[in-house]
Amino acid sequence: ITMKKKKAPLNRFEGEGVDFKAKLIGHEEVAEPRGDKICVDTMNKLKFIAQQNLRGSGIHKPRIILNINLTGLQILDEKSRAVLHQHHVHRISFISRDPNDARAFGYIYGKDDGKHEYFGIKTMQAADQVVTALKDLFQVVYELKKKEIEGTEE
Ligand code: I3P
Repeated sequence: ITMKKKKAPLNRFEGEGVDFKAKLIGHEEVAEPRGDKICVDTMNKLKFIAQQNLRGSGIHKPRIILNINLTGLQILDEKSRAVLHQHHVHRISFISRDPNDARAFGYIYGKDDGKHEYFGIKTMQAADQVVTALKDLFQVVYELKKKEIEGTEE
């Protein structure tokens, strides 16, 4: 009997990676690299501001593409695909589903200056799909790193 090792869902993150349609609710500096409460509070605040922008000035949340590949997460402008934000996988310290909205999630990113920034995202489909993809990515990157270390031990 040949035992087949379970193949990690690696391929889909290689090269161009995976795209998700979304809107950027907003982003803001936060005091901590992790925590559910800080994420819920910041999400609510950013949603409130987005709603005020819509009602007051008719400004819609910008449409974006969330691209996930082996380097991490990129936020692209939907039309031009210009890179608005680039978030390296090792710097994403926390991911949080919005408990009040199945189409929203957020994450905290560690910036160069040691400060932390929360990004609130409204997804076109269920946010679960993106959160699961990100968790898969962390797993894949971890496995690749492990293989690399094992490789150098020979
Ligand atoms: C829109 C509605 C959409 C929302 C959109 C609003 O308001 O709330 O659900 O998109 O936000 O403009 P209305 O019903 O008055 O047209 P999301 O569900 O994707 O947030 P947007 O203008 O920021 O895109």
